[in-house]
Amino acid sequence: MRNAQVLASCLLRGALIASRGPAGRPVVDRSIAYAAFHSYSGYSSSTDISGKSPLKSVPFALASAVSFSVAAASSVAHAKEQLAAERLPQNVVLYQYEACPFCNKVKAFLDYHNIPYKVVEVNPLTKKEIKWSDYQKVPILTADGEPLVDSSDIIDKMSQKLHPEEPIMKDEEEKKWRKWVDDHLVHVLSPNIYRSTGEALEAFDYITQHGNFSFMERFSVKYAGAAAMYFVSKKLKKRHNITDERAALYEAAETWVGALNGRDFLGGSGPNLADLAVFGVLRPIRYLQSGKDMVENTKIGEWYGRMESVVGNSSRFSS
Ligand SMILES: N[C@@H](CCC(=O)N[C@@H](CS)C(=O)NCC(=O)O)C(=O)O
Repeated sequence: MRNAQVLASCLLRGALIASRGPAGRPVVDRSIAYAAFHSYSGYSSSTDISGKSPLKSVPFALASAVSFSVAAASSVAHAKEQLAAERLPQNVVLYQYEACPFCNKVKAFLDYHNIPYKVVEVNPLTKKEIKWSDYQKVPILTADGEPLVDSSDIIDKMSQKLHPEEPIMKDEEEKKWRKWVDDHLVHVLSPNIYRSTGEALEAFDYITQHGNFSFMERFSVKYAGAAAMYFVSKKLKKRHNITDERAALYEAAETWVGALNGRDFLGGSGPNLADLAVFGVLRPIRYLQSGKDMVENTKIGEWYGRMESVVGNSSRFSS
C-alpha cells in the first residue's frame, strides 16, 4: 500500500480532533467533514474515521470534478474521435462525486469519445444512490447493463468496447504516464487547492453547489470541509515532502510538457488515454486560483488549450 494511503485519513482525523470544542465535541461535524473530504479531495478509505482502526485512505488529491465551462484556447483544429453509432455503449450511467478526480478521468474519456452518459451524483453522506452495489466507491459506471468499477479499469474496458481490435495498453509510454497521474499528479493537487483558507473556500463553494447535498448540508460542508481540508493539506504537504506546493504543481506541469517532447499530444496528432487522464484531473482546477497560476507560470497552457478544444462539449445529458 502506498504510504500516502495510510496517511490521508489520519490527517483528516487529526484535523477533526484539532477542531474539537471545549467539551470534546467536534466543532466540525465528522460525517460532514468526512463527506466533504471524500467528495472533494478524492480520498478513499476502507474504514471509518472513528479512529478505531487505521484508515486506508488514498489521498488522491484534487479538488472537485468540476465541469467548469470550457473556453477553447487553441487555434489549431483537432477533431474528437468519431465512432460509428453502433459501437457506442448504450445506457451509460456514471455514479460520481462531482469533486472526484477519478470520476473526472472517466468523464474526460466519455466526453472525448462523444459517448452520451447520465450522471448520478452520489451523496457522500448516505451513498444511497449506490446502495445496490457492493463496491462503495466512485466512480461506478454502468454500460450496456454491466456495472464497471475503478476509473482505470472502466476506461480500459470502455476502450476495449470501442476498439475491440486493439490490444489493451499496447503503448508503454501511455501506460507509464497514466500511472504517473494516479501515483504523482493527484498528490500534488490537494496541497494546492487548499493552500490558503481563501482557496479552500473557493473550492468548497463549487463543490457544495454542484455536489449532492441538502440545503443544510451545503452550508455546513462548505465551511467545515474547507476548514478541515485546509489543515489536511498542510499535513499532506509534509507527507509528500512538498515544501512549496505551487513549485511542485509547476514542476509536475513542466514534467508533463517535457513528456510531450514537442508533440501536440502524448498520443501524437490526437490524445491518447494518458492525455485524457492528465486533462481529466486538471480540468476541475483549471479555473481555480491554482489552475490559473499553473497556466500562467508553466508551458502547459498550449497543450491544455488543445485538449479543451479536442474534448469539446460534454456528452453528459440530463435525464
Ligand atoms: N482506484 C479507484 C479509487 C476510487 C476512489 O478512491 N474514489 C473515492 C472518491 S474520489 C471514493 O469513492 N472514496 C470512498 C468514499 O468516499 O467513501 C479509482 O481509480 O476509481
